[in-house]
This record gives sequence, structure tokens and C-alpha cells, in this order.
Amino acid sequence: MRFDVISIFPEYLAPLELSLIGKARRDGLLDLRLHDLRTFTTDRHRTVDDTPYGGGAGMVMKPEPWAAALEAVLAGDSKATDARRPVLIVPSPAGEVFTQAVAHELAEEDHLVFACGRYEGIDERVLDWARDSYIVRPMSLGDYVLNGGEVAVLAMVEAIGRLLPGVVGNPESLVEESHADGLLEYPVYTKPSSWRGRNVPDVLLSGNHGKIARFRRDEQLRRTASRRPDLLDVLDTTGLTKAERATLGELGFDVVDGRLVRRDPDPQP
Ligand code: 6GU
Repeated sequence: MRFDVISIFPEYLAPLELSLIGKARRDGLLDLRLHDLRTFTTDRHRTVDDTPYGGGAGMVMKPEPWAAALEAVLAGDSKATDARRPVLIVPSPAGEVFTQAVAHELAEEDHLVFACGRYEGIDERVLDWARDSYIVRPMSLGDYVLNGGEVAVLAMVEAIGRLLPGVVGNPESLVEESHADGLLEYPVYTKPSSWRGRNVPDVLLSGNHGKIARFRRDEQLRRTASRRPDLLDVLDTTGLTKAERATLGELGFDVVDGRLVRRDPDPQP
């Protein structure tokens, strides 16, 4: 899979040479190239920003260097066609939320291009213009503001890259992790079984695999109910066992018409 990242701080992406993603690049599983937006400027000062029309705080990224960079990246993609356009991901707190489901979807693509904005963002006309040759997707990591897209790209490249075949050594570990099935991961423990007066739950030492699976499932449900009840609101209930429904009932969630509904904690008489 091909990744291109365009940024005024390409050095910000240096961590992508490390660990699993770095190894995947060296192994040829992932072809990731960094581009310095300033090399696509034509003026002496290598200007990438200007003041916003309509006034207001901060600066806006100029369209010309972005167009030149996006054209250069496209020219380097011999496989791009009208039918199979590369995906242009524009990190922005105003984007669609990047979730595990989106990571899976993007891991099926041939070519992802990341356009890292700084300041107040990129002139909107660049995104409109790019739709002729790219599938354009503004993407947010969540409801908070970063100074630029680079940190978000580190997160997205890692989340997508680890889903590519061969990047994660044991593909089983992708099955049981948080968000794999719409729930948070269960807690994990290792040796020693007793540590500073705290014991690993007995059931995990029992060797009873059925009991262990039920315990872990319950812990997933408990954690999700307490930390991320919003995930339960949208959980697919069709596969829930009787035992799981019972645990959810104890946690204040009832199945009504195939949806989980939070029971009123203190109904009026
Ligand atoms: Cl993708 N970019 C920026 N600048 N801020 C963010 C974000 C992205 N996601 C959350 N905050």
C-alpha cells in the first residue's frame, strides 16, 4: 500500500521509521513517502500562508503550493485512474471522526495521501478542486484541537498500517482488541499472580476456558458501560447471549427492539 504525506514539517513524521510501521516499510509492505510542501512554492520566501478573506484570527494555507504538491503526488501514481482515485485525507478537527471502522475501510485502498494543514487550515477551494482526481475525506481524531495535522497522521497511519497483511506478527491480536467488536478490551494480567497485595482474578488461573471467556466478556461489557456507554447505544444486539443480556441488565441496559436502551436510573413515581 502506498502512503504519501505532505507537510511543512516532514521531520514531524520521523517516528514512522520506528517499531512495527518502520519495520513494515523496510519489509516493503508499506511504501510511505514524505513531501515538504515548501518545495512546491515558487517565491523567494517559500510562502505557504496568507491572511484570511473576510478577516479573523490566524493565517490560511495558500492554494498554489497545495495544488502543485497534489499534482506531483498524482503524477507519481501510475495506477491512479478515474475509477480508482487515491484517497486524500485532510486532517481537521472539522472532519468526520476517524474510527476503527474507518481504519478498516481505508486499509482496503491502494493509495492514501495525507494533506497536513497548519494554521487555520487550507483554502477550501483546494479540497473542491482535488475532488476531480481524489476521493477527499476530511478526518478528525476526536473533539479537541491540535496545532496541525501531523500528529493526527501519525495516529491514522499507525491505525491503518497495522491492519495491512503481515504488519502485525500475530493477526489473532487484531481480533480481541478494543473496538474490534464494538466493545472495549477486557483487562489483562501477567505474572506474578500476587503483587503488592493484589491478586489476579482467580478465574484466570482456573484453566477453565469457558469460564475465562465468560469472565472476559463480562469485563468488556462492564468497562464499556462505565467508560463508553455511547458504544452500547449503537451495539448490534443480535449476537448477544442470554448471559450477556443478563450482565447488561445488571448494568442498567435492556434490549428493546434490537437496541440497547439505558434504563431510567431513578424513575418518577
Ligand atoms: Cl485530524 N487535526 C487537527 N488539527 N486537530 C484535530 C484533529 C485533526 N483531530 C482532532 N483534533
